[in-house]
Amino acid sequence: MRKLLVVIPVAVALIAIGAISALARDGHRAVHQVTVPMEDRFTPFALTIRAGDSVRWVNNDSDDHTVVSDDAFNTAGHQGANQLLPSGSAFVLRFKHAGTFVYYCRFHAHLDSANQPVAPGPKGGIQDSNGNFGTPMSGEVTVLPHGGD
Ligand SMILES: [Cu+2]
Repeated sequence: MRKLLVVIPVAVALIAIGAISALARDGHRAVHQVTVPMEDRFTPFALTIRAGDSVRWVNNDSDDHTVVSDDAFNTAGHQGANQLLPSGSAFVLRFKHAGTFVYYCRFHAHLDSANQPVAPGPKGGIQDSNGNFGTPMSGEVTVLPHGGD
């Protein structure tokens, strides 16, 4: 009897794990991660996912950041997204259809007249090894159509 009490919960857990992995495989519901390291940037800069997948932004920096939709180039949904990402926090967006989600951090980039994210200058942005502030804090998610592979 004692052995059976141990076996049953293990069997139930194994069935649950099987069901979850089947959903992940067939439903294209993967969760991808974009991290802010201890720098003003998103890594990876560019991410390719499938419709139905989610992206989880995690701020591992000691500063607060934001994820703001560049609506001029955003065809993947979540137009108008403007999410504060405090230090140590995370948030998730799920992408339901194919397109491109271009985004930037409004604390460490802004849009020029052509809606391109540009670095804000010496007071912020990403400084390269030559001391130049040429790189805005921005990123891109490419959402491919559901299935097809
Ligand atoms: Cu930022």
